[in-house]
Amino acid sequence: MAGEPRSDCLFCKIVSGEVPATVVRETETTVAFRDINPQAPTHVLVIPKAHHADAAALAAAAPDVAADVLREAGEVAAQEKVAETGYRIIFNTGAGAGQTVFHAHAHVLGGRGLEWPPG
Ligand code: IU
Repeated sequence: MAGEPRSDCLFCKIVSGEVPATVVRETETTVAFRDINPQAPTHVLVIPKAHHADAAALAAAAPDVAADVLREAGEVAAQEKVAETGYRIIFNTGAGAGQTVFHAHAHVLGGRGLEWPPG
């Protein structure tokens, strides 16, 4: 069922504490933790606690939680002090776009110059 934890999902295991992560923020509906393979000085993932495969599925099933994820992405940027210099919020959606973990997550990237268009 939409939103239910999945035993085969790494990010559901981070939410439950079964897999460790460096958590930087947590709310009732979201968790933010440092990416294990950072691509910038600040690279934090913001995820909904509920399982949804990607950002579009999250927004369709739980728009309030999608808004929570976006708000938290902004809070992470402020907390990491990258808000003033600029940062990027990225939702890779689909394997062809580089999504490897099929539990919705926002990448918050900052602390260095960011090229456009992205690769
Ligand atoms: P993607 O958009 O699905 O490619 O992002 C998945 C991210 O999850 C990627 O940047 C990984 O480095 C990151 N990650 C993690 O932080 N901890 C893990 O145990 C695993 C992946 I597996």
